[in-house]
Amino acid sequence: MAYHPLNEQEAIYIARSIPELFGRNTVLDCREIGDGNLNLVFHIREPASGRGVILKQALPYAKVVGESWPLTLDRARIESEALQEEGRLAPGLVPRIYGYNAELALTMMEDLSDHVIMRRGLIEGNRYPRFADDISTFLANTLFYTSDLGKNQQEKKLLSGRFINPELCKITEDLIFDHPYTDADTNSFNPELRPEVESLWADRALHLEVARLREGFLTRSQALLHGDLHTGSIFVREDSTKVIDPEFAYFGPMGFDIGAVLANLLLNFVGQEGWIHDAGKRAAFRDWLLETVEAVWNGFERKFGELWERDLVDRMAGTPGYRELYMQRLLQDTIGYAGCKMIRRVIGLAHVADIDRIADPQAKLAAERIALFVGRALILRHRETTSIAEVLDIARKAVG
Ligand code: SR1
Ligand code: MG
Repeated sequence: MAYHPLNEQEAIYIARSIPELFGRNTVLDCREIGDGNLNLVFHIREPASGRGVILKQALPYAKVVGESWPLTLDRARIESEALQEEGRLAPGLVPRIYGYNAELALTMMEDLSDHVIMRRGLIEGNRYPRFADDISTFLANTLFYTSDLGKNQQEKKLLSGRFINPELCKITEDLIFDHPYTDADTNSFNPELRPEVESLWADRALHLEVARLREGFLTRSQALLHGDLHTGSIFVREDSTKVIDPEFAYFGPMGFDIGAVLANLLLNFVGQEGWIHDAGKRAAFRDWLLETVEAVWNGFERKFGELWERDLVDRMAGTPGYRELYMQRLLQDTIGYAGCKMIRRVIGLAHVADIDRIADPQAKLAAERIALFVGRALILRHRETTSIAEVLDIARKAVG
């Protein structure tokens, strides 16, 4: 079948070809459920058994903008190969892949409809007790074993050749590390925020730090990144975590992925301004979010350290004192990238429901202001930070 965007009947036809998933002549139903910025997502179900499958198809343009923004279909290959790599390194933490059809830019994967998208769960005020442990395992394993610390350096270079992803990287370079800091056409923000936004556009000290972080994103091939690890790319249940959507995968700075997770917890933290109205309950949920931020970093640091002790392949990286320097820099990168990811979700093209869907305009404006304040503080302070506790302190004081 030559490439074309599928309809629901065609998606059912393809789903039937997956071996041993559905009965021979059973009825299947299908809904297109894609609510992200880029792709079609079909959910095909067999009502009789409750079994299902997800078919994700890349469109040749960015859905969020339209056909005027062409986008490579190769991202579907990158996503399916990244999922397979991540599945090997972090078993159980990504969906199972049933197959990939290169012509149709289509990945067939496990139905996760017994999970919820974490962003939605957090907006509803739900807690996920397994999350910090699972995501810190995912981060430690995928980042360590695809870096020069845990992988033979020549094999790593060969692997990185499969994840050359210039078009998707360009989206990040523009939408995260450039456009929010100038009066770009792609920006979109609450008109009432204009004074704060104009002051960010003029903030040279901030731009200098963003330029350094941007340089890291452009030049540091540290490890295979997921590349877009926000809470809309994570499915959760109380007892399960599954990372999806690594179409932005490429070899980049590790702190970009860890920072994405922390930033999105913090975006929900500030967004709670408009979701939980009871002050005591809001404070308690915010405490849990900050405990989670801390647990994600601490869990990552401990597990990454254990892998370093056990499976280090680089002799020079074993030099006494090097690991401490490496982890310190990684924490600082993480915090800087987290700040960039907060600011882009308020000023840039793509926002987050945690803030955008707040019904009360005053609460929404307050949340936007706090997000900009926290994001800016993280960026400005990231190179001096020595402990994750400093992030919690900034966040607590901002909602004060
Ligand atoms: C044009 S794509 C906009 C955003 O959606 C994706 O999830 C990435 O975060 C990207 O920056
Ligand atoms: Mg995505």
